[in-house]
Amino acid sequence: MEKRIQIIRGDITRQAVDAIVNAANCSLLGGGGVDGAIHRAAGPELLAECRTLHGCETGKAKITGGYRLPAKYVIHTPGPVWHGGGRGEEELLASCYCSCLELASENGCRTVDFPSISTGVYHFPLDKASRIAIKTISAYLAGHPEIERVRMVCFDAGTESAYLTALAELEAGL
Ligand code: AR6
Repeated sequence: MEKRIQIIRGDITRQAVDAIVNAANCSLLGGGGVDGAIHRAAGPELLAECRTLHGCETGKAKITGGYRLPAKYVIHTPGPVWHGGGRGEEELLASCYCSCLELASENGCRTVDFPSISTGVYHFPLDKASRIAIKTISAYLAGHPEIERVRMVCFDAGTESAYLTALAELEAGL
């Protein structure tokens, strides 16, 4: 049987899934990194819909159409900026993954692809972020059979390796 959590290397804007997640900022009006790539690939209609959403709090999520993307929906979530760990960053990152998956369930999505939220410009340490992501996704899937598959789409080898390690640790029960 296909595993319900998978790690792949790739460009999230190219994935034909029900929903891709955008590592956004609180304005939801675009930016650099994966956010910029998603807006470029989706076209200006995405920004037009984002303008109607009036932003989003860190750790929460909002959904839009996918427009010119092969994905049906984009789920936008502002991850926490890493300030050393004393400002609730770990809980906020877990909340991002959970909020996105809840929106996916509510919108009938069965396949969801995530980028590595907060580990780029927001500087969340990759080893911690990958463990939080895998643990939160796994806990959510255990109670939600409607989501068939969640993938972490990693843009570079270092990110892929961190998520593979986190998944292996979880499967080994560590
Ligand atoms: N597909 C998959 N992953 C990607 C792609 C792509 N096309 N492009 C970059 N990544 P970042 P953050 C990876 O900085 O840390 C934006 O300006 C990247 O290599 O995009 O959450 C927003 O507007 C890294 O592993 O997001 C916010 O202001 C991961 O995506 C801020 O950056 C996340 O890096 C959010 O910062």
